[in-house]
Amino acid sequence: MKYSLKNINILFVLCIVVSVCPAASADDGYNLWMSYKKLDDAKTLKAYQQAFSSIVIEGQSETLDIIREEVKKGLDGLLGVDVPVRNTLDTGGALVIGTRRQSQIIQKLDLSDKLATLGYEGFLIKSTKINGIPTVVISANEDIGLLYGSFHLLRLMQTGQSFKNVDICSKPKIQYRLLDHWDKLDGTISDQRGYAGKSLWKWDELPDKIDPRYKDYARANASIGINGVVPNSVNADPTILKPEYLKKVAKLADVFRPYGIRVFLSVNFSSPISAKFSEDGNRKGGIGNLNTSDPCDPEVRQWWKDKAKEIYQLIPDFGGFLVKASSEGMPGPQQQYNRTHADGANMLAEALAPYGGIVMWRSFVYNADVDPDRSKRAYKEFVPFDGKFSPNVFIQTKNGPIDFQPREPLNSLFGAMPNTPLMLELQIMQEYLGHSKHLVYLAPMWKEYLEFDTYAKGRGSTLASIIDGSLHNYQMTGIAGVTNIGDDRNWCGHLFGQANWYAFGRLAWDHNLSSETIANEWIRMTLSRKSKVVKQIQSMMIGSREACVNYMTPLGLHHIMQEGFHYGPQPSLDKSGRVDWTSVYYHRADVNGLGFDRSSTGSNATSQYFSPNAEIFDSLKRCPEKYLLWFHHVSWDHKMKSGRTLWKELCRRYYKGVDYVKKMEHTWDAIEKDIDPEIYLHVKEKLATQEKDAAIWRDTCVSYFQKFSNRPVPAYK
Ligand code: BDP
Repeated sequence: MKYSLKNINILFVLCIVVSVCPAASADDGYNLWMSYKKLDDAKTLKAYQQAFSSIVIEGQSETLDIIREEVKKGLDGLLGVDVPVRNTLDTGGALVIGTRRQSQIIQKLDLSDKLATLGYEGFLIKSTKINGIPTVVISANEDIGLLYGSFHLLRLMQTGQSFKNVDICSKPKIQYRLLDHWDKLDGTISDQRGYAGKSLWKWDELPDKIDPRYKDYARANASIGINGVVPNSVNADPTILKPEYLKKVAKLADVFRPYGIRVFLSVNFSSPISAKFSEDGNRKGGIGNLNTSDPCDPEVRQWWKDKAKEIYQLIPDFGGFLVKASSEGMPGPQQQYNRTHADGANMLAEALAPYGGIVMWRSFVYNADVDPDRSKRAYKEFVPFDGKFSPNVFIQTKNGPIDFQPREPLNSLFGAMPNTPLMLELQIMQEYLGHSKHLVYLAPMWKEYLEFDTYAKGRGSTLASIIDGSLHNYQMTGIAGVTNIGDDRNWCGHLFGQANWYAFGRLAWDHNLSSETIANEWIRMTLSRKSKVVKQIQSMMIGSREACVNYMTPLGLHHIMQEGFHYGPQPSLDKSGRVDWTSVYYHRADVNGLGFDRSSTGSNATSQYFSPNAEIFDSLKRCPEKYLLWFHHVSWDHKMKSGRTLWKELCRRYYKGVDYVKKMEHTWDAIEKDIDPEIYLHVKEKLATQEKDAAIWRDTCVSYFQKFSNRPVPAYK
């Protein structure tokens, strides 16, 4: 954490306060939502102490050992007493954890009907009496379900829920719940996206030395139900598939396994090519001995089969491959070999299928030469291949048709591939939403997408129903989050970035949870359990994404960020004068108006949506204002729903966005005494930066667009 000079004085005073006042604690954020601080509500504390006077766990496994350790740590911390761990029931209230396979106590309970519905990862938590002893039982079909149940119980305790008549059954709605790291093998993050420091993975130390942090990372992920990790960037270095690297990956897999987490790898499509054949950037540095990676070449197919075999010998539960192909300069089957996405993905799928591995083939493709409207490209390239992919292939698709913007409409691919499982790719790292400098709680944005009705099969065809498999009966379901985790002490750079990691896991498990519920849980587990304080922080978080949209890209504007870094505003052309994929390409400001005409009078991207979305988005009158400038080029004097002109409304949004950040600062100041001093200062500094930079966004964009609108900037009240 870095502090500016002006805060050194405050820090100095703080240090004195901390050293003379033992009650004040300092929290560096490392413990995330699992600090298990003692409960302060006397009534709840007493009830819990009675209900949980011992922990009873029968059986042996690495996962059960983790559960013993975690539950003991949690209960000791929350209850402020030493809670014994046993394998038999004593007198007094007990927490009993076990599967029917390993626990005799559980075998005697009538749980089979419920367990039959829970699958591999689900769990139940139930209060009951065993031999007259009041107990709370956690049961599941597998140990991993017990671990998820244990974390859920600790969450219920941290948020002060009653266990009197608890009766919960829970299982994930989505099968593959992955974190994708964009980490390079040199420890930096792809394209300088390391907003929380460097990579967690110390490849040069592995496989001999295992950083204890790997375990803490796995534990945090398990606590929110993440069950897969892609440790390396989609801009994949073929080196990851070299034998010496696979040994390192295998060590990570060993650490993650008892936490229910499988390892997957990003692979480079040119991997089979020999380094000596590299004649251009794309083919550079292959690790094989071939002169092609054509997916229809028998030698190439055999190369991947041999590689898969080698991987599974080291990592028997290896998850599969993530592939960025024919995209942003990455090699693929198309340009090089005139083959299709299906040829490429199916070749890899064939190599992995004997071992149960999967392919996550990304649909992030665009090409200025063939498509002047980038947003239409994925649909055009992938829809014709619906149903042509092997059963173990996902098409991994970003939520929006462009790229992780503060707001986009849903990617039109969703709903349009009923015979191919689509995996949703979200971004947790805030690449375009203020990096780790801005407090932007992303759950409301993700909910907006999950609840987006595609009308693919009539009303109610939401994104959630597509990715959980219920709409099209997908045989595999998956969701991936591009992670915001680095080696910063507090993991995410911004303490509130942790809330986004947490929210991603919770929504991946159950997309029906509300943003409010998730925020409420996270605040109580991380910052404060005082209702009033919780409410205040929650109110900051809930509106923070809309505020970010307002001060960056209101009313459907998009991608007017600084080139490459994607942080500050850059609405003008850069020095090169290039237009493609720059801000002016996206906002199209001119004397007549603002926005990208993607309606039927323009690029006709609106036609890629199902009716009635297609007609609604196409109509200037009916198009939701949040997408207005995404789909239409709109006159500066266009009357908005508010009665204001577009120009006035645009300015108003920019001012409103900055105002919200000021309000967050006031709220934060008002709760200072209720927040850990170190965390308080850390967030205070971040908010000050956010306010300053949001104002830069506002002033830069308003003055730039004013040159075209030629109208005065209205006063904002
Ligand atoms: C863009 C990022 C770039 C990624 C690319 C991707 O700017 O660093 O490599 O997406 O998803 O958002 O492949």
